[in-house]
Amino acid sequence: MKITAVEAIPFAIPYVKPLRFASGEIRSAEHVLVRVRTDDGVVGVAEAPPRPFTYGETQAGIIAVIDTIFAPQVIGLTLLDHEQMHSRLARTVGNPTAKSALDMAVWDALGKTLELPVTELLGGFTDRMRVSHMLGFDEPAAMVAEAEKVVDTYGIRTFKVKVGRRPVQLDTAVVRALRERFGDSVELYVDGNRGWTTSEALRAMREMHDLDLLFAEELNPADDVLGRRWLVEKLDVPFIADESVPTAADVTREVLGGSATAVSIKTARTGFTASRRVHHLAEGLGLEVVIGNQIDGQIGTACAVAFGAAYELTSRRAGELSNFLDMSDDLLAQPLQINGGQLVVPPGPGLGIDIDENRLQHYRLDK
Ligand code: MUC
Ligand code: MG
Repeated sequence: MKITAVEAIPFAIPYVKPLRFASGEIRSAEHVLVRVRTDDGVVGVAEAPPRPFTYGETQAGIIAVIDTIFAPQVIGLTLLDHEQMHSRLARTVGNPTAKSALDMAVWDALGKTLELPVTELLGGFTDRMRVSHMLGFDEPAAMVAEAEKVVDTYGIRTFKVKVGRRPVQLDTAVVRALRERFGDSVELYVDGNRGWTTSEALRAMREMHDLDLLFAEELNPADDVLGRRWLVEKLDVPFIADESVPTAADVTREVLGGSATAVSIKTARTGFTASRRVHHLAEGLGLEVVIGNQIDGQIGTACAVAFGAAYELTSRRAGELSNFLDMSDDLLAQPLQINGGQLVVPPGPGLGIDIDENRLQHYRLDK
């Protein structure tokens, strides 16, 4: 069970169409595959999706920090040393995505070694989650057409609508068009990725007061401290903190400060070990939780559903588990399938996934 080697492999897979939102645009999944090897010959995997415009991490930076800082700190530990590993990596303040992929690859190796699914090791509450689909910026008709396709093809009935454009009517018109098209047969919520000012956010939410939104997420920057509190106090839906809470301590700070009333848990950002901390904190504070998506590929999505299905609180709401549908291909030997609006945790030891070595060879950038 001893960790003997860590590999960080860059790969790039084009998107079928770009995903656009207030803080950036994705045209290609330029991710890092992380592999952990043990002295028993077991290999654990996970993926790191850098989001430079949010956390400042890049593909090259993730590889450098894993190779030179994190790998030397974990080689020699055993697969059960989660807390020792967490403590060592937490000395570095940033690099959440690099740390998380390493943490999850270790959990995958542990599950494979014990011949048990990671989701059961974490909590094992259920084996599946309802799926929420993220709709990126476009014209109202195009976004409604995409939602129709997603409803018809995958049975998904929860949508997170990206907002944060100016004027706010560009976005409120989309949400209204979706509600008019689908009535109360779909759940809708909005995510601004900090794109609006406080007053724009309040104006937009007032314009959408009759659209029965589930949540609002990161509409304005959390660093507008008083503005954020003022906004959250005026809203009658839970306000989700996402990129403002990369650690459990940030959740405490934002929630106790009145700047958020719900939290997005992204395994790409907090792995399994730190996501457990955020989950337990949220449960203790009585917060709503949504399993978020850092625009993960299928490996990252397998991690997100494994964690989300492990607990009652994380599986209550639809999880954001469908961004991989926008990719032209992926690395898994058995692709994930969304049916009837649900994603089942891949069965089998560890994360229940296998890398297709031919595909990896095709898409890796370091060959
Ligand atoms: C989201 O919820 O914000 C966009 C950037 C990122 O890191 O995650 C996505 C989705
Ligand atoms: Mg978000």
